[in-house]
Amino acid sequence: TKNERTFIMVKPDGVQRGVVGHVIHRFEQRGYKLVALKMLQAPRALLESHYEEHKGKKFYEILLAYIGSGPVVAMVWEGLTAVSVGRKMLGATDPAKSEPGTIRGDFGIVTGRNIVHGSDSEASAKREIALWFKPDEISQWTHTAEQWIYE
Ligand code: DAT
Ligand code: MG
Repeated sequence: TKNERTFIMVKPDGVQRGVVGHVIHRFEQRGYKLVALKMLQAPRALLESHYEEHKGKKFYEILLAYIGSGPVVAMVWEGLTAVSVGRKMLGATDPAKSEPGTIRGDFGIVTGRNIVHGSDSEASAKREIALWFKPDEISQWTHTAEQWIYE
């Protein structure tokens, strides 16, 4: 459905590297609709929930320190197959394995500085959006170009 939503977050390295605009531009250009956006330095408890699937792994503490080290830009993007296409637009978890043309493939080299996060399934997207945004922080609006993006 055109209402599928995904949670996309520019990580602190992406903010420092100046790629916030690139990330937004790519999703806009593709035809996705921005429905929520905020900048924040995430508190530890939020990051623990966000990355709960990785608790106990050897990179877990390093990951939380990295994502908590500065402000992130959290976003919700909406559109057909937003979750799976969003992941393709990000590239592989390890930027060294990401294709050029993907965000990680164009802006990163190592897994521990991979620029951006994107939900990996519709279930994760729902969970992550609810974690990072209150319902009233998500906007409903109609793209004027919608009939030219979808058939
Ligand atoms: P993704 O962010 O592509 O969904 P993931 O959920 O497996 O990847 O891991 C979350 C983040 O944790 C990832 O963006 C970077 C870090 N990470 C994952 N695997 C790692 C590893 N083997 N060593 C170091 N950091 C890792
Ligand atoms: Mg993941």
